[in-house]
Amino acid sequence: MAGIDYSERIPNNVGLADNRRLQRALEEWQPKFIEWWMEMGPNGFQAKETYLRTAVSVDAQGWAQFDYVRMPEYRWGLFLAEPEPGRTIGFGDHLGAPAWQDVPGEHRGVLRRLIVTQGDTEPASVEQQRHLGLTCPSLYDLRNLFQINVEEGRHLWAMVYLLDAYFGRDGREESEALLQRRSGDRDKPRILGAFNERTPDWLSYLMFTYFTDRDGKYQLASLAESGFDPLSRTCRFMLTEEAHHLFVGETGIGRVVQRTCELMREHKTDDVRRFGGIDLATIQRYINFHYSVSLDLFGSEISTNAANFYTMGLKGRFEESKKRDDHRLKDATYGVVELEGERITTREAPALPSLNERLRDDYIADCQRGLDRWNQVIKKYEIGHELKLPHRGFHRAIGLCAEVKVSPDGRVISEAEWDAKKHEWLPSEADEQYVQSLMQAVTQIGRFANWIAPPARGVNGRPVDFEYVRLA
Ligand code: BYC
Repeated sequence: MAGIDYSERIPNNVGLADNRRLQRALEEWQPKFIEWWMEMGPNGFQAKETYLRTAVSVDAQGWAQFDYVRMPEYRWGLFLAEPEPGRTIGFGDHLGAPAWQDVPGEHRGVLRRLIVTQGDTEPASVEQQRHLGLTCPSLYDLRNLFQINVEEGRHLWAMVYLLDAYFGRDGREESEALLQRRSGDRDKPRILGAFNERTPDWLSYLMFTYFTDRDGKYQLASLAESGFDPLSRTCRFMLTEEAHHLFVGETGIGRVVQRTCELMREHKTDDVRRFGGIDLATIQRYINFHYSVSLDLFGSEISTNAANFYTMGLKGRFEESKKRDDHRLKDATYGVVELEGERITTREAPALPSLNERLRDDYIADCQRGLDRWNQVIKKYEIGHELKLPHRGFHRAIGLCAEVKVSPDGRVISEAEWDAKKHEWLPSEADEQYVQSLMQAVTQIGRFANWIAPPARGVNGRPVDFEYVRLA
């Protein structure tokens, strides 16, 4: 890779041309990233031209430039949102002090760990999704998958930038390790649970982009409040891209629901499997799985880590700067889940260690909005069925409810009842096999697989029957 002008090659607004040390670090890392991308990125299609959005600057014209590009030639850039002059730390013990432009020495280890945890999810999701291109339901969906994949790649670059620019040698080692862990690998797994789960089919992928990417939104928004200004600015820009990933999930599941309803109406039956659709009961089980796995990503209800991140000024609340309280929370309380024998109740707990639960609450309210929209679709077809979020204690592996079995309606139940009912509540092997049987690639321009409706419109003003990926 010698001879490449990285400050030119990597679109950036971080002054890369003037920072030789950082350039050298990225020059060493970049070929390893490409190696990882070729090995673990989208399987097939790497030589195909895809109609992709690339960010070449952070202003309105620059952040969404569309053109055909081959994925390995995608220009992964480094962008921070514009600085806010005079920005101060908005919460915790350092409230009101100028935001840090450098890593505060006393918080170095904790900050590095937060950045690494965030960074680790980005390549993990690309790894989880690498086989999906081979079974795409349309060129439109294939293009959206690749858009998400290259942007998760860019989000990895964003975290590697912070590690390389601000954490010296440790940071460079962490950057390498981000390319070495592998989703689902027994010996070197990704850090967080949901990122080691399989994403075997497109229904799982759409659920992932709705539920798991939404955790990304809430975590990034909390990190965007950080007193460490480069992290805050990086996350603020990442959030603009994240919105598209959430859009893919919400509209994608909406389109599956719509197609199911069409088939139900057309054939006057709930059993749309006979007609190649995905029945609402199966969709509900996939919701139950992906929602519960994503709830785990917020950590335990009571967490000293969360309290520390906040008091140190490193990770705030969702929309911290819009809240009207003391931003220290030393005397405040918050309602958290409690197990009372067979019942799940809430109790008031000190607010600082309850911050994971508070963020989870914000997330839950946001998740519900999508369900409401999908239910509107069902209603439009005059079908008496409602999709629901299961209880927050259902199928949890982290936190208080990990100790018990909880039904989707929030009852603490026996192991025996759980074993008897779990296939009504979570995707069974038979469900997975059925969904897998539908995964046949549809690659003719403007055509869609039978189990998903076409989108209402195309990308960037292009028609739905546009050649989003040039396969010829
Ligand atoms: N799996 O005090 P606790 C995204 C560990 S997604 C495995 O309860 P804490 C994206 C925890 O590390 C957003 N381990 O939790 C989406 C701790 O370990 P230690 C990703 C877990 O620390 C789609 C111990 O258990 N960003 O961007 O308050 C596609 C006790 O933890 C899990 C972030 O997560 C788990 N689920 O909070 C692409 C932001 N949960 O200390 C991208 C950065 C907890 O005992 N991360 N543990 O060794 C954080 O803010 C926090 O690390 C967490 C956990 C919220 C994840």
